[in-house]
Amino acid sequence: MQLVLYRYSLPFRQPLMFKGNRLANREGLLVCINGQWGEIAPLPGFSTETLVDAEAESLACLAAIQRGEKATPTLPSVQFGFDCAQRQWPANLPAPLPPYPLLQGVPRELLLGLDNIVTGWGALPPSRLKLKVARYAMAEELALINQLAIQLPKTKLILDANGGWTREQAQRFCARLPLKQIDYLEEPCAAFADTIAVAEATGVSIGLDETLSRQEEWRYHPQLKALVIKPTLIGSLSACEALVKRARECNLRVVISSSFESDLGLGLLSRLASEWSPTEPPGLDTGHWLSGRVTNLAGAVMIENLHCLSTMENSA
Ligand code: OSB
Ligand code: MG
Repeated sequence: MQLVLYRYSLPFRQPLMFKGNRLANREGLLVCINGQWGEIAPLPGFSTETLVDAEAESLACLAAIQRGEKATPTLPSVQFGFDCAQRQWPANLPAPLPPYPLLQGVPRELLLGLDNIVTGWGALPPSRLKLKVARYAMAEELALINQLAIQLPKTKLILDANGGWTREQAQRFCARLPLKQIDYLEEPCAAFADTIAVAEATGVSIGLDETLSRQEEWRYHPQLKALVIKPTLIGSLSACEALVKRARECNLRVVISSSFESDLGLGLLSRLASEWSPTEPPGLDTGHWLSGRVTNLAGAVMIENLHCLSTMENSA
């Protein structure tokens, strides 16, 4: 049986900023173990490992499998890729829900194009819509959010600050939000204690994301509403499943979310979402930022577009 590692590079439609890293291309690895695929794509600015680290550990893991040993990756992206490629996937998963849309860009420009965006949805506006905050002037972000709330009265807004505010900034912002239409705010502050203080001071509901992928401690709070799980950053599927279990115990929603993986990785995440959180629209609306694909419309990997890094034969 075959063990193969490939590298892909897919251009972004326009360069994207990830915590100060400007990326023109998304680069990652695809691993194929006996015909089953996984994706290994550390995200600069969010992953602690680099693609070079991930490639080295992936090659070592493939060599271990070739020797008849178990692969024991330690880097989150490599754990995710090898777990997917070796998983026994359930046969009858429910059909995946469409992801909620992610609006990215300069608030003033989004505001100018808002009529077109809203008209584009026609009679079927999304039940949820996500917007990044804590990036531009507060007044401009709030103006956009308030217009969205007016024009899409049935849509709940998910806001994501990526830990970008102090407690005071977050409280000033939340005091001026149309709270009835805010589903939850992801990670207003860098520290969990500050995030909870903001929730208590303003009444806003909270989603945890980086707190989970950085494996920081958190405790239940009645204003926690959702766990945003990014398997590429968290790593092993059993660690993800432990979070899903803790969410259920705390009555929190589970939102499976992407780290800008390729279409192959997004497909795997979509299957995990329909298994772990079948009624929750996932955070997987990142594929349209990439101008290329690694799979064709039949779902087959187009290896002619990939760079092969290693092929090994497994004696088993
Ligand atoms: O901040 O949640 C984030 C993607 C890559 C890195 C960080 C984030 C994201 C997303 C993915 O927002 C989409 C989503 O969660 O809806
Ligand atoms: Mg987030």
